[in-house]
Parts: sequence; C-alpha cells; structure tokens
Amino acid sequence: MDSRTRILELFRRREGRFVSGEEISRSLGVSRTAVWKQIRSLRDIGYDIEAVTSKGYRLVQSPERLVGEEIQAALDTETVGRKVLCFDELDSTNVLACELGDKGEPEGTVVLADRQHAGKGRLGRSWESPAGVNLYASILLRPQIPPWNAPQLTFVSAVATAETIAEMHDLPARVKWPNDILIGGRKVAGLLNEMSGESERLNYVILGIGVNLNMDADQFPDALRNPATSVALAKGEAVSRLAFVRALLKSIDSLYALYLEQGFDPVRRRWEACCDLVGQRVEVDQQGRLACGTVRGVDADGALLLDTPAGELRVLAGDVRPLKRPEA
Ligand code: BT5
Repeated sequence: MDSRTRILELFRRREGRFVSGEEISRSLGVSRTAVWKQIRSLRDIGYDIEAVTSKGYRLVQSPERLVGEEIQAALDTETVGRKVLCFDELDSTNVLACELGDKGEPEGTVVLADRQHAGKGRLGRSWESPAGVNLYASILLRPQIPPWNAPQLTFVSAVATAETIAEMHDLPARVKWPNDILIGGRKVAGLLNEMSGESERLNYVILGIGVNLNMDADQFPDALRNPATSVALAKGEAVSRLAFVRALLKSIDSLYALYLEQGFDPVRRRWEACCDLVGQRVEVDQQGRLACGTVRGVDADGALLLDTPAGELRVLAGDVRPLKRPEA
C-alpha cells in the first residue's frame, strides 16, 4: 500500500479528528518532512486537509467522489451511461460487469470503482488500482454483431480514451496495438475487453478501461513491464475525474453509434490517426513466439498487419514493441 493510501486510512479510522504528524510518520516509517510532502500531494489531488501546529492533520473533505447521479446528470448520451453504478471498492469492475451481463442487464450500464483490489490486465496480469486517483470503468454493450467481430470494439475504447486525453488535456496520447494508450512512450491507460457469446451469437461485450489520472510517481510499483505515467504527471497538475469520466462516456457513446451505423472502417481510420506504429518496425511477442516486421495497419478484424521478410503476417494477439534501429 502506498504512503498516500496509508495516510488516508489513518484519517478514516480517526473519523474527522486530528492525527498528529508524529503518529503518521511513525506508522509509515518516514520522516515528518516526508509526511508533509504526502499531505501536500493529497491536497494537490483535491483532499482538503487542515494542518494545525499543535494538533497535526485532519481530513476535512475528500475530493470529488464519483457519484452515479452526478456523472449521469445531463450526460446526453444515447446508450452509454443509461445506468452508472459507482462503488468504493471492487475486486474488478470487469468481473462485476460480466456478472451483470450474465444476469441480463441491458446495454449501456457502466460500472465504476474508486479502487480495485484485483484489477485485471490481459493474460492473467494485474492492473494497479489505488484509491481516489484514477478511473476504473467497465461498460456493458450488446451490439448485434457476430462474435468474431467483438475485438473491433477494443478500437472503439482505444480511440475514445486517447482522443479524450488529448482533447481535454492537450496531451499527445497515442494508441499502441492492441490495448495500450501511451503518452511519450509511457503507458497512461490500459484496455481489457471481454466478451460472452456462443458460436454464432454475441451475448455481450465489456469494455474495461483503466486510466491513470492523478496517480503519483510513487504509486507505481517498481516492477512494471513498461514505463508508466498518469495524466497529472504528464500535465503537471491534478485533473478532475468527474469531468474526465463524463467526457469519456460521451466519446465512447458517439463512436459506438458510428460503429453500429457505418461499421468498423471509420473507427479503424480514427485509430490509425492516433497510432504512431504505422510504418514502424516492431517486434511482436505472441506468448513467447517472436516476429519482426513493419506495421502496415490493422485489418477489418482488428488484426495487426506486418510486412515481414517471409510475407504478410496477421497478428491477432500479442505484445508489440517498437524496434529502434531499422533493419540493415
Ligand atoms: C492492460 O493489460 O493494459 C489492461 C488493463 C485494464 C484495466 C481496466 S481497469 C477497469 C477494468 N477492470 C479491470 O479489472 N480491468 C479493467 P496488459 O496489457 O496486460 O497490461 C498489464 C501490465 O501493465 C501489468 O503487468 C503491469 O506491468 C502494467 N501495469 C499495471 N498497472 C498499471 C497501471 N496502473 N499503469 C500502467 N501500467 C500498469
């Protein structure tokens, strides 16, 4: 657990009363100056913390909580956000959204959590999900499309996430196939889409989206597979989670409508416009099997197309790493 979360836990246990700087520093095993730094960073992300010399610190108010009604207020979407369910803590928003999908919940329902204690990445990996700072969202959709087209919806969430970060915060957010959003080569968001269906019929798709909004550098574990960042770190100031989630839901709603109306092609073109990989040499790791080639784009199934010395390669799943030096 990171220092900020531990301080917040102390405040919560004290229920609005003062906690001395001495007590925080003892409980965290850090200096009083380090405590003061953490208090300042909590204030930066919207916590109202009173400091009184002889008494210590007191949590006056937490930053905007994500409240379903507030997110939905005048949201003006067709499908996404018809219902918004917010939880303080879940194992994973995707797990709950899948359970709701299995129970027949209509499309457009959004599940949000302030914190996940078992946030999921792909292939059994985990997603760091500390409290109070980020966005963890899962959106339930029931498009009338064949199950083999479901991976196309990953591109809907990728474009919406990258465009929302870029447009709201004026940051160069780029997509990396299949499911990463990067700023300056650092991962700022990850996508995990899951589906349920039979051989010919799609039951539902869950768009799982994790965006690092106000996460601080010391909240990232040391052993991440790739360098990571947050919108606040890239921008140099804390951002509003509420405004971001509203903008993201609107963007997904309009891209989803475009997809249902005009098919995958316009989404694919928007995705390619957000992607630096086209024309680059990359290495693709397909669970240990490596392939190198130059990216041509993505095809109608969302597969990555590579030109390789052995001809064209279609990659349906894997991790892509750009190669720095061109082939001799
Ligand atoms: C992903 O997997 O990028 C998909 C992440 C999806 C998270 C959302 S949150 C809402 C919804 N509910 C869930 O339970 N999940 C979804 P992958 O490409 O496998 O990347 C996972 C890897 O990224 C990990 O193995 C770490 O190395 C790294 N990582 C973990 N947490 C991170 C974070 N917060 N920011 C950046 N990188 C992270």
